[in-house]
Parts: sequence; structure tokens; C-alpha cells
Amino acid sequence: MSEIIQKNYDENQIQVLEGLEAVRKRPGMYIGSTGPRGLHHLVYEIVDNAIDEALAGHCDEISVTINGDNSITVIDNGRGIPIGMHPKMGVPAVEVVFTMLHSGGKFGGEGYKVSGGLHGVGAAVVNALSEYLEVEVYDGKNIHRQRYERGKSVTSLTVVGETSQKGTKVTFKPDYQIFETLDFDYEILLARMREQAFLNAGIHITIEDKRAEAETKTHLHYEGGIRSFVEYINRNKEALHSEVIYVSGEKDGAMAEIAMQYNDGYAENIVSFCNNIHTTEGGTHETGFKTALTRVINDYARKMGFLKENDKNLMGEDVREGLTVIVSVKVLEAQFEGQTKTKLGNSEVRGLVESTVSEKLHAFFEENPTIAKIVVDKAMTASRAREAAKRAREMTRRKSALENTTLPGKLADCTDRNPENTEIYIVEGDSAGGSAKQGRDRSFQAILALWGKMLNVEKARLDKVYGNDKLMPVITSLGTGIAEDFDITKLRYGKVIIMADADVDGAHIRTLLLTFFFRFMRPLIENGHVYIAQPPLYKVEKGKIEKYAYNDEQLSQITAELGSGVKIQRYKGLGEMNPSQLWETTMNPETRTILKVKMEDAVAADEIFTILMGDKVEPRREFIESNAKYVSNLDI
Ligand code: 1YM
Repeated sequence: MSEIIQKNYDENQIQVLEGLEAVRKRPGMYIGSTGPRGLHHLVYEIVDNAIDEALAGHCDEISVTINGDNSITVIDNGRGIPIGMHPKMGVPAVEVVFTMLHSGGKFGGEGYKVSGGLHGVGAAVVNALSEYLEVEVYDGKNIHRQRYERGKSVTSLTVVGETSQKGTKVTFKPDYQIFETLDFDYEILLARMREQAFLNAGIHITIEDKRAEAETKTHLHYEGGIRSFVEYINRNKEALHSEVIYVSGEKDGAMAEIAMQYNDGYAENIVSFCNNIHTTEGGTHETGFKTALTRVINDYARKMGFLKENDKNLMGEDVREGLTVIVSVKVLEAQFEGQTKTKLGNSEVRGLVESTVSEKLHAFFEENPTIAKIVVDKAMTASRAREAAKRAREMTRRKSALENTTLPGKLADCTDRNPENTEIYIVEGDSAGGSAKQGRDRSFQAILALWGKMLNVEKARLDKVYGNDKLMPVITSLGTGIAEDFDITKLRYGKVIIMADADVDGAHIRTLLLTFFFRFMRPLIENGHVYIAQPPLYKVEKGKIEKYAYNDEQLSQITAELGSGVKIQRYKGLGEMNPSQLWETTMNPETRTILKVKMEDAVAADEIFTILMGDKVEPRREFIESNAKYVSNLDI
């Protein structure tokens, strides 16, 4: 009798060895790679079995340790892998689990198994690729231990002690003959364990690195589950509503839960899971979510009158701007598709997620109108920005027509063609343009005068740049093109100097130009090509002495110097200076002051522009009254 059993055991053993030999021959087929990714994958396979035990409701504590020799120990407090004889194989079930491929997952186990990975053979694959693996099963009475080397058992399952605990402990060391590196990355494992702790609310996971000099140990436990996950992802962002929106539903044994929160950023962040497996390629659950979200927000916005009859519907990308969402589903028979088998294919899941979000999110909005309003506002802003961007794109398509345009008639060009030497003054006002033209050094200074009536800033949308008689000459003069077609190598002048009066109209034109550069020629600012000219505010005369003051402080200094009998003239505009005065005070590189525009200045101008264009009258009036200053950085 014992002989027969022994014989069967041997036969099984042969079959097993062949099986695991296949894993060692082609490890990539089972774990993807033998690089760091594959290495870390081994840990996930073992932990997944413990997580499954938690999902089945038998385990709430898991610990993961990176040992000093780069081996890994995983312990759980579940039922323990069964140790009874396997009826067909004639060896303990635990040995089948670690030594047989296609052992078909769990025997008779039910529930939401991690069927996406290695279909229940994860433990055997890890064993095959380990220099050694030791499993201990605690059954509440005894400690049972078995050791394997490169997939082969080197001891039989033996009682090695007593215990009152229940659970499973697995220690394994990845095989240096297989892996390119054995160096586990604590942060990578930590991130994965944190994800699992979020997805399995209430579970305690401890992760420890014993290689580190200082003790490195993290305890992960989130009662809030995927709500906490969303808060975690948004932790460094400005949330638009403090409460995370959470909905869940169930149908025919499948479950879906969704947690979401908007932040003030623009990125959309959808993270989805099926049976705790990160579905990086998306799938039916994500599709269902997106469809429902767009519909619910549009319906609500219409119903509440935020969207008027003639307004277009908000698009998917509008309602997802600044959204962080976790979509987690549990299904009995998950079908994974796609390049990396991380795309969920189950069609019934789409319907489940869609109906759950449709019904419950709608109800949530009805009950939380303040949050609903925030969400709709965010989406409507995104929609407007998208429309503006679209118009901007359309306009760049007309660019080729532009490139061929001859230089504008209002440009008085310089003779030097080397941008390293040249500069262009963009001047507002007819008379100032005339003085600048006469006063300049025509060898390296070009003048572009912006004529015509002062732009009505409220009506001027930058996305209508092509119809803008102030901006068109600027584009053609600089030669770079705009937006996606912007090419700094085509810049015709090294310095682009905005010269405008120190009054409201001057502030308008500066704001317009800076905003335009910021939105459509950003590298121009980033590379430090844009400057603001600083004309003097006062002329101080005494006899034959003429001095200029650029601010009030200088004025009092000069008047103090010159003593009594000085004549002070306040310049209201550039046009009040004759060509030689303009050259001397504002254009001569030896004596002038120009301010280099920094990105912060352009950002501020862009904000001001938005205020000037916006519907709110009060901020606009405030701006015009205070005549905001943008420039801070003294260049020369
Ligand atoms: C540290 C790794 O593997 N825990 C673990 C594994 C199993 C069970 C419990 C378990 C499952 C079932 C019944 C069942 C596994 N059992 C099997 C198999 N921790 C770790 N904890 N009883 C115990 O699914 O029905 C495979 S894994 F196949 F033997 F049942």
C-alpha cells in the first residue's frame, strides 16, 4: 500500500517537474520579464493569495517583509493553505499549490478570485523561479513546514512546532540564475500594498524593509476604502469639494463602486480595477462610467438652467477635467483583454457601472446642490476653454498664408538682419511711432507702430487674433508664427520691446501684448526676449540742465540736487517727447532702462486680461483705477 502511494507520488512528481521546468525555461511567459518588473511581480502573486483570503472574509492582517538577503516573507492570518491530502495527487494540497501548474486555482473555492493574473498558479510560478521557498501553515494547533528549491520539494510537509494561530507564511528568494536583479524596491512594493489596502477597506497591511539601516516599516489601513484612495491621490491638490462622492451598486453577483472628487487642476485621472487588478488599459467599467457621468452632468445642468436651450452639451473631456476617480468592480468571471491583459472585457459590467452612476450620482446631485453646482461650473469652464483652444487651432491652420505675408507697412525695419543684434520696438500711438522712427538707430532698431483706435479689450478675444488689426502686424513682423507652429529660430529680432504710455490706454496695450505672447508665443517670454520700455515720467529743467526722472523718488532726488528754480514737466505720453529726447531717455542702449518680462509677469497679465474680458465690472474698474504694474525684473 505504502509502495503504491509512493509510486503515485513519484509519478506526480515527474509531471510537476516538467511543468515547473517550463516556467524556468520561459519565465517571461508567466511573469512578463526577468527584470525588476518580473521580480516585483513575484511578491504580488504571493500577496494576491493572501488578499483573496481576505476577500473571502477569513483574513484581515497581512505582513510583507523584505529580508536582509533580499528574500521576501509574506504572512497572513487566514485559514491557512489546506494541508490535507489531495485525493488525486496523493500529496498535501499545499504541495499541489506550490508545485503544480494548471492545478486549476482553488479547489472548490468561490468568490471574486484574482483570476486575471496566473489563474491560480501564481504560487507555483513563484516557487519555480525561486532559489528556495518555504511555506508554513498554522492550523491553530501545529506549524507545518515544507521547503522547495527551484520548484522541487526538498522536504516533505512536516510538523515543526505548535501554535494557537491560524494562517500562512511564505518566504522565498528569487533565483539569481533567472533574474537580472534581486534588488527589491521598497517604494514600488509600498505603492502596490497601499493600493491593495485602499481596495480592501479595513484590511491591515504592514510592509517592512529589513535591509535598511534605519527601520523602515509602514502600516496601511484605510477604513474609507476607495474614498480614502481618492483623497490620497488628491492630497497635494486643491479639492473643489471636501466630501468625496461615492456610489455603489450590485447586479447578478457583480459589484461596482466608484469614488470621485474634483480638484482645481486640469488633468483627468481615472484609475480602474477589476477584482483588485489595476486595469491600466481601461475597459467596459471605464466606458460605463464615462457615459453615465457625461449624461448625468448634462441632464442636471439643463434641468437647473445652467445650460441654456441654445448651449451645446458638455463633452466627456469637459466633465472629466480635474477629476480624480476610482472605479472598482468585482466580477465572478473576469475577462481580461488588450496588449497587457489589463483591459476589462465583460460587457455586462458596462451596464452595471452605467446604471449605478446614472441613478446614484443623479440622486447625489439632487441632495447636494452646492457640490453639483461646483461640478457643473468646472465642466462649463472646461468647455469654454476647449472651444477657445479649438478656435486657436483653426487659426493656426491659416498660418501658411500668413508666413508668406509681406512685412506690414507699419514696420520700419532695421538694416541689420542678425537677430542677435537687433530689436523691435512695438509702439502704441501715432505720434510716438513717428518720434521713435526718427529717433532710433536704424541699423539695429526696428519700429512697429500700432495705429488705429484703441482696442476694445472687453470684446477682443485672443482666439480671434486673425481679425485683430493690432496683433496681425506683430505676428508677421516677428516672423515666428504662433501657437503650435511657433518657431523661435525664425525670430527676426533678439529683443521685442513694448513701448507704451504710462496711462490706461498704455496699460491696455501692454496687457494685450503680454497676454498674446503668453498664450501664443510663450517661448518668447520663457527665453527672455520680451521687454518693457521705461520712458521717463518727468523732465526737470534748470537753465541749460535737463534731467529725466523715471519715478517719484528720482524726481525728489533731482529737484533736491538742482535746488530752487527748477521747472518740472510731467510727460503724459511718449508723443510729448521729440525724437532726440525719446532716443536719449528710452531707446539708447547706453542710457535707457528696459525691463525684462518674466513668466510671472506674463501670468499676471493673462489674469488681468481675463478680468478685463470677464463679465465682472468691479474687478475691471479696480484694474483700470490702479493701472496694474506687471514688470519686476530690472534688466539693464
Ligand atoms: C502568504 C500567502 O497563500 N494564503 C492562503 C491561501 C489559500 C487559502 C488561505 C485557502 C483557500 C481556500 C481554502 C479556498 C489557498 N488555498 C489554495 C487551495 N498566503 C496564502 N490562505 N482554504 C484556504 O480557496 O477554498 C490555494 S491558495 F487551492 F489550496 F485551496
